[in-house]
Amino acid sequence: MSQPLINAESAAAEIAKRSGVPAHDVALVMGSGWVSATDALGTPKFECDAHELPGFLAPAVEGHSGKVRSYEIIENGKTVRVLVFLGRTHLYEGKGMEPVVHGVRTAVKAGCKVVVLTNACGGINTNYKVGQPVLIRDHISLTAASPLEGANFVDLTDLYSKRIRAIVKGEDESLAEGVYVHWRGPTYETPAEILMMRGMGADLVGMSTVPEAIAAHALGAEVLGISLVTNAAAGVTGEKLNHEEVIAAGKAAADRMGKLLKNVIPKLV
Ligand code: 8IG
Repeated sequence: MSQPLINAESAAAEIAKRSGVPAHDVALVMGSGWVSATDALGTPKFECDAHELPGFLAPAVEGHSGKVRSYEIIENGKTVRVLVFLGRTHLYEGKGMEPVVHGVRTAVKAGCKVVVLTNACGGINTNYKVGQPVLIRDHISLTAASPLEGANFVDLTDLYSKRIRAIVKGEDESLAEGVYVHWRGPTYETPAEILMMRGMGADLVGMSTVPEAIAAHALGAEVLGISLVTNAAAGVTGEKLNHEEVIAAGKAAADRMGKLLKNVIPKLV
């Protein structure tokens, strides 16, 4: 096994030991502004700082608290164990790809068959409103970076599982679907770059999710991606972009997002 996967196995073993939960079912990665949505999941059975576990870095962004939690959701007598990551490492931090995908690899090694990736993003599609959640249907990677190395030709035609998107839409049929562009950052796009992305067929733009989706899928997990549109992308409204706006829009939508996640997660496994 490659060293990154060995490291993910050690982190998973440490989670099992410290939490007393031998295996988890679903992983949930909470992006900017999504952290308070976890209130809807109840009280965690276990929590630790991510950086206490092998391979995790300290968080770099305000609004990302860098915790790992274990929740139990019980529905119709079925217990679903959810491994939650509050915050993530981004490619723009300049630490390379491995720490970016270490969390999802750890989750799969901890037993998770489904990985739910949430993020805050810019809306390229002018039909989207700030505060609106959008299911990721597909992506365009503009970073030219992959978490995989070697002659490992992974099919991505159903990366954002159609099966899971159908279940989520069964829960909330008003949810839109869109194509997410991964932009390295830390700069936002120029207005010209947003026009280019729209021309390519993109609806959403952000600085995360894509490497994690690829790494989780390559290990055999099913992926759900949900973006929260927290600002109109550059040039769409003429306003400038700022991080406070992102945090505020996330807080405003947290209740709805938390309930959606709590209702949907037991139906995924
Ligand atoms: I929140 O407009 C958030 N993240 N690249 N562009 C990019 N990332 C983002 C944006 C945005 N908004």
